[in-house]
Amino acid sequence: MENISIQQFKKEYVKKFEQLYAYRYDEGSSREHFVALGELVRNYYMNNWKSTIDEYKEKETKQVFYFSMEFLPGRMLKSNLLNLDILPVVEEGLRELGLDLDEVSMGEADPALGNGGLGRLASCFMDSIASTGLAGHGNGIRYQYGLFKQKFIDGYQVELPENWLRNGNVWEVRKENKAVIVRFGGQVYMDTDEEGNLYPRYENTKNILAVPYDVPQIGYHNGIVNNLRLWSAEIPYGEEYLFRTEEERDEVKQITEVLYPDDSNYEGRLLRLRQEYFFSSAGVQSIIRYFKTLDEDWSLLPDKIAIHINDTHPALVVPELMRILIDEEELTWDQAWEITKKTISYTNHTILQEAMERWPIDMLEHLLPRIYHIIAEINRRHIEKKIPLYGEELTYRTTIIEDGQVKMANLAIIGSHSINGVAKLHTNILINETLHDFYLMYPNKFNNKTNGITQRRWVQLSNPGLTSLLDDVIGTDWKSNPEELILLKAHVDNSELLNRLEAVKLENKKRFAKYVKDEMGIEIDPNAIFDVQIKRLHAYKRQLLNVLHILDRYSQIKENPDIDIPKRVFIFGAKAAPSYHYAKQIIKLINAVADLVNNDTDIKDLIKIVFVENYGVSLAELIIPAADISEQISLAGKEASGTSNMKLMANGALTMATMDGATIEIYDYVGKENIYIFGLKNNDVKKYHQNQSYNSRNIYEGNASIKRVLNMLVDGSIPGIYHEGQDIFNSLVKFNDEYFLLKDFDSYIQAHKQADKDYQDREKWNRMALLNVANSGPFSSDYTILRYADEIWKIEPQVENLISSYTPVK
Ligand code: OAK
Repeated sequence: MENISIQQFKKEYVKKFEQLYAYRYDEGSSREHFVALGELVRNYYMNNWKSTIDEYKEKETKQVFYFSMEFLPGRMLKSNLLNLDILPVVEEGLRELGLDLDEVSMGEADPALGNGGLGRLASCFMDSIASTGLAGHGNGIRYQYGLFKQKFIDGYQVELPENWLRNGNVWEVRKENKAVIVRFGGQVYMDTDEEGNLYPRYENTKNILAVPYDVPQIGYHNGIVNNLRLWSAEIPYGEEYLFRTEEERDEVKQITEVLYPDDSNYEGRLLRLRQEYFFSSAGVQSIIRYFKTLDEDWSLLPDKIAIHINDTHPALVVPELMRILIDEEELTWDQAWEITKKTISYTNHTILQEAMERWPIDMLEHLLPRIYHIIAEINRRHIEKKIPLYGEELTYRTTIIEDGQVKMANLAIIGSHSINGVAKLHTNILINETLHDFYLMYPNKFNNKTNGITQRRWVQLSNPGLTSLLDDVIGTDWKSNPEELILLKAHVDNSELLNRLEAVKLENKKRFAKYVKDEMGIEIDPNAIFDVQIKRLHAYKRQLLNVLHILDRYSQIKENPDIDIPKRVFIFGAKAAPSYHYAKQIIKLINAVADLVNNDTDIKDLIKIVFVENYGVSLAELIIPAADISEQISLAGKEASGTSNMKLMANGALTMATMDGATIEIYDYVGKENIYIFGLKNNDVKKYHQNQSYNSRNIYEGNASIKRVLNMLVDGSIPGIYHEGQDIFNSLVKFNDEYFLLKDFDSYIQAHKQADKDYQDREKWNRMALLNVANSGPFSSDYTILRYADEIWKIEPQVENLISSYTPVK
């Protein structure tokens, strides 16, 4: 957009506000100011939105469609202002009007349309696609209710509905004229037409209207506005009479009513399958409708369109695209199959068995009879073709249908041309273990794309102090080319700068401490080490190991009150899936330990524990800039990548970690002196499994500190956790400690001791922090996305590339 002056902005703003509300702007609430500002900001991007989409069509630019069941964009106001290059003008204009942009921003709901890493990655990618000038759009679900709001009552997690749309959404545009019909249920018969061709005849289907709501995805200073299309389920116009009972009408509404709160965990629920097909089918139909306007030969579809599926949740795009090409566009099976494979690519985000989607045949066949036929035929042809090449044994290990179930990962791999993991270790595990059979068949389909994060949201917006420090020291080019952050390295011995870095961190810690005081009534010392673990609660992520460390530290202080260690604040943010009993027990444990420790005056504030309620994107923006230590302590081999590790590093936190996921790559960049590594490596874990030689009870019996800490779980030392303490104790001792916490305990404690020591040498610590910031550039999602574009999607930036000196990272 053209530049707007502060004066002009103020005038337009006041006018917009008073037109909307018919009273003076200075009487408005944050919510009203947010709406007024949002409405005004729309005017600033609408033209570019239209021209971006028009231009793609005019030039027949190849476009990627990123299909994801989840998006976690966070509040969009400041991000939109930043990318439109009007953040300073708006900030100053509002200030002159007596308003504060941060307060106005709080009037926006944070759309929690995702669970965790997978959803947040999708949103970083949307930002990076637009910001690197790529033609790409998101495709997902407009859930009426986002991820539940978490409350702690008596230390237990309670889930409340998250009605984020209560006050509407200024950014979305409902496009009724782009609605499509998605068909469920009924029966399908293959009939022959007059020319003798087979065609499917449907009876008794339930037809649902999918209405798109488009949300702009604004590129950083480049005039590009892409689209995030979120689908909502409705009864088709004029067909209300077909949905006579309350129950039938509810069934429609339910499809897009609520996000399933499971992270890396699969539940084979019918409604979930409905959701998956609903947005997959609607997305594919709208892509096909667009492609047909180009009037090109079908064989050119993969030259104009790439469809990417974010894990297997949208894997039904494979049979859906086949269905449309065969049944509606009358291509042959072979033609359709070539096009489908060339168009679709797939990312795997976990190797946890419990997260692998497998739908019962009966359910699929009943809900989507034609889609099931097509899957069965894909499977039949796969077997027929591969047996002569690979033999029966290997081939049967790769079938899509097995034991009465449809395996979605197998469908995604067979039906696509690319499958990638999300960090080097993760991809290697896929290739060598989890998906080895497929690797033998399709070695060229496999590739790695290490995750990334956008520094725009995670540094520029959430850490303005660090941003201006960086601007002063290395100039501003890092903002469009984050690899330039490495220039900081030259200043590693500049003690004045190191002091300034420390001062920035301290300010951020004070900001968070104020939140903790205001919201939780807990007083924390900003000079303490802020030790942060923020991620979903999962046994494999080992929040429990963190707790064991706290209990050990607590016992040591009790034993030796004069101990010379720096103060620590342990900060947790974590939601547990409502049905994940063990994870909820750990939440209760953390809260109980917090009560015990925070109120024990013997501890003299050497330990404080803060477990924030309702952790999500907005809280992450507050916590991450304030962190000194980043806890990345999953059992090696279990965390596919992690992305909070990258955000925390970029904000100068030091990583306390096992060699897992992308943390290994962080280690490679920062070097062993600037990270705390402990614990088993993936190969060690593998050996224990192979030899079945792990015995946690022996460790418990033989290690006095471990014994002391574990006994606290069951001897009444921690009030209020009687059942929980016993169950958790049993998981570690009786049931052989599935995630090897006891094995990693000693080295974890040692690493923390080293961190205590280093923190007391402020200069040393600050230098390490600075080197973490300096080495965080390669983890920009801009680079990740350029690799997807170049190597998988085969699309190129449409504008002069902002990342002028982009070089693939080693
Ligand atoms: C969620 C549902 C099903 C399968 C995987 C997930 C998921 O969120 N996985 C996470 O994806 C992130 C983005 O790739 C990774 O950083 C995390 O390690 C991974 O657990």
